[in-house]
Amino acid sequence: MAEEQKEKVAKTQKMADPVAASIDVATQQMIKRAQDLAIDTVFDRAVTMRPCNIGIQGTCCKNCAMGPCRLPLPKAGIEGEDTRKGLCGATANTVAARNFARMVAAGSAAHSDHGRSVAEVFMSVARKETEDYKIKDPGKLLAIAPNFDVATTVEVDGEVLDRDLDEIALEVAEKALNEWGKAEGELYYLKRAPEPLYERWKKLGVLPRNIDREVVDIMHRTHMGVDQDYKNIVKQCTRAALADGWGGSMLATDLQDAMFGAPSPLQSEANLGIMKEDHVNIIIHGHEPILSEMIVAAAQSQEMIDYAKSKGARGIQLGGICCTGNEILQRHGVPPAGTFLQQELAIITGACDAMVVDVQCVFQNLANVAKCFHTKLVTTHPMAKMEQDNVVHIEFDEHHAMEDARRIVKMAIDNFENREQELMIPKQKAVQIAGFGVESIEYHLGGTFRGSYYTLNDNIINGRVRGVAGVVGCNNARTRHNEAHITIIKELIKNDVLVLSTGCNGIACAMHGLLTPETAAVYCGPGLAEVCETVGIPPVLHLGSCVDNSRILLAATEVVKAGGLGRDLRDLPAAGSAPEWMSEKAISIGQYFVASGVYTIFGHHLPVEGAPVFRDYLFDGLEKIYGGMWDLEPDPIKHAQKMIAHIDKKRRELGIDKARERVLMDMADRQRLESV
Ligand code: BF8
Repeated sequence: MAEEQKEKVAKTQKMADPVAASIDVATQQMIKRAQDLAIDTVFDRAVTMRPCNIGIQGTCCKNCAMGPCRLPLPKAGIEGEDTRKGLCGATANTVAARNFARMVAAGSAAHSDHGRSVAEVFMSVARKETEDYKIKDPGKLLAIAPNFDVATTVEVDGEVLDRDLDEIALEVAEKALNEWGKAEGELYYLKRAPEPLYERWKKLGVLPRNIDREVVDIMHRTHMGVDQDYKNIVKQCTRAALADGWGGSMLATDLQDAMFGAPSPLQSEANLGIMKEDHVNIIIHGHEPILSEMIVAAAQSQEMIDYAKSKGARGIQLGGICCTGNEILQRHGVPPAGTFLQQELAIITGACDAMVVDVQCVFQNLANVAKCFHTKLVTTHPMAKMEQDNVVHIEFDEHHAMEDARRIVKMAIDNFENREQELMIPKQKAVQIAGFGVESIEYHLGGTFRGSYYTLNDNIINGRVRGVAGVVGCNNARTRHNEAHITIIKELIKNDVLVLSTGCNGIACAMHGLLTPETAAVYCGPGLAEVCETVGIPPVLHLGSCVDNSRILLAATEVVKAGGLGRDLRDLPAAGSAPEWMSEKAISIGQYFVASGVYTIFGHHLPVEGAPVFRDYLFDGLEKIYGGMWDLEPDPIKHAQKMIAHIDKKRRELGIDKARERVLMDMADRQRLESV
């Protein structure tokens, strides 16, 4: 980059302080390098672009052309009647609820449309229209079939025989795809929830009818002049969010597992240091694993490895960013190169020969960064193209998936010799054990003979494990990268709370070394450490991508089934958290966790503060209805403490608080004895 341009950028633009922007040294180094090269990254843009003061409160309405109507909270607060209203008379509560609902709709749509793509490929497999995909995990297919009322056995002459797998696959595919648009009834998977929860949804009239309809319903009712009751708008948020968590996301997870194999624990690494100077580096970024499964297979083929060697490389290094990265980590051990906020930085190493993106969480600025290097940026999804002319679009089609994947891998290899900038790959990377799921938790923490979550429950009841937390979600450039994720999780495990993680939180934990069994001895309280050391698991279990939050719902359901901890998810000593959320998907996830009975706390801010009545309804009102509630706490230690306080409240309600006191006394006694 010319000195002149550098100076110009430095003069016109404030830049991020790398150390204040991230707790990760590799990220700090790359931010600095980008600044030295006069390439702006999200970290710098977060300094120059401040959020809108009214939008951040959730009270800007731009749903019609009489607006935007802006209803900020008066500085002095509101005394007496709240008289704020838009041109049509919409109150701050209506405006904030509509905006919230549209976030739920977008989030639910994103997860569920991912699920639809998977279901369509699953249908192609079932119809034998593609050679490239197979049902790799027939056990998973047989496990999910009964949820669609698909028989797995058949009676012939009075004898019960196994039913043909192809027939089962076809019937599951038809019923699964129908979930997006069926004319009558409700989603099949809702009945997988504990019975009292299902019955509550039914009584409250929030059972989703079909996935697409609930999203369309939100867009209709939030159109100008339709639903003007924030409580009724939130009710529809629940229906659309449940259609995500117990519908589109859960279908995505299950059908991916059936086609690509349910994950089981494996060892890998994480952070930018996984990239290799002497290898062709291909970074895969986005969310849908349909194409990336093929890229992994293509990159591992001897033919492609030999081709890479013929071009002077020693091999091919794949790395992931975001949830596509999590998908190929979980099933193949491909190491993530970083979280959402590190996507530009992977290119800034100068060693990224191709970055392949599909949908969601992909910065448009990647194209500008790629322009400064030799990196080929490849878009692959018909729904997600980029306008910049240096971007290559190779549209993926499941009918010739392997051909597409080979073309992309070959393009990356051919690009290896075009590296022009000096490389700078940070050294930082950490070992991780990932690949957990409902089945592997049962294997590690289940009863040997009972085939259930008996041992986990036993340890929760006896207090060694104080409770379970789902800590998930994004990074947000408005907060210090990874700081809240890691501080909250360390505080939780220090207090004996077992953590289930997904999304960028999982990648953050891996980068900071929290996903190894050895972590237990360093960071955990004595009870959790003992359990982790006995069964050989990390205190933070990485369950995969953001659609895999459905695994957390099902794991919690298994805990209820195993007994001794109540009859419903709302009874469990459990809590959910998204410390650094940024995506609309996070709002949909939050709402389905709340509606499933889970105390759910977000970090930094929620766009509801400008409408205090609506806010209180989310934070308090919903608890009376669903048992779960929203909460907000930007300070990471207080955030974790609020989760622990909720877990302790549930322990008291279950009558198991005394057991934990005894465990702690036992430990103290033991320590006293040891020091004598
Ligand atoms: O779905 S955690 S930044 S990558 S939205 Fe995006 Fe958030 Fe990361 Fe995955 Ni989830």
